[in-house]
Amino acid sequence: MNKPILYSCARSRGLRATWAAEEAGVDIDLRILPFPPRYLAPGYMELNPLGTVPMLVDGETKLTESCAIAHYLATRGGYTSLAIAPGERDYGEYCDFTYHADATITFPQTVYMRFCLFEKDKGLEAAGHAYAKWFHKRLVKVEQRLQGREYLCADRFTVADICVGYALILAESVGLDEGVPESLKAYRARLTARSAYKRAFTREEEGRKALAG
Ligand SMILES: N[C@@H](CCC(=O)N[C@@H](CS)C(=O)NCC(=O)O)C(=O)O
Repeated sequence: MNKPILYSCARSRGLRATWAAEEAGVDIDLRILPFPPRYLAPGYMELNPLGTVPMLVDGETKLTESCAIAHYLATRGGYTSLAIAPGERDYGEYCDFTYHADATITFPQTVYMRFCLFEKDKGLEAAGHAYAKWFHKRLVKVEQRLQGREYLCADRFTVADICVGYALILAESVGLDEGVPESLKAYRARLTARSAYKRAFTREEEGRKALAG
């Protein structure tokens, strides 16, 4: 059986997938592209017409959602402790936080990034800052959930932590950390101390450096 191929850009939402592969011990063929691939790797559009990263190709199966890829990698060989199975305690919360991570938390972050970092010249910075505020307000659900808990679900580290954790990692790297509560900064520190996270980060950086030549 061929290895699943993960197309990504270093430090993008694809880090959720690279990280999940390391945690789950899935041997992936990681292909780091220049960002944004839409312009810098135009051939990629034939494979993924959205032009977005990450994308996982596993035989005939193709996925383009970072949180779905993380869950898929944690379960493709059968349920592991990284995922929560139907019938298990916190199964519903596991689904909820895994989807919440990108749809509700990362979404406003990316609007901020677009208008305040990438397209500053468009005159939409005020809108970007409004979305930054929205992002900070939307952390309340994770903040409350983690009161008295080390991880989001079932008292163990799962894909839900990878997916939500990435949004907190992104916040730090794009200048959105000021509104992140201290308790969530401590949670992020716990997550990024994991050896699988460090391996994933290093793998992506090595891929990025190899591109730069
Ligand atoms: N909901 C998708 C979003 C994918 C996405 O928009 N990725 C960004 C990078 S983090 C991207 O590819 N941007 C470049 C573009 O849209 O051209 C996911 O979670 O994977």
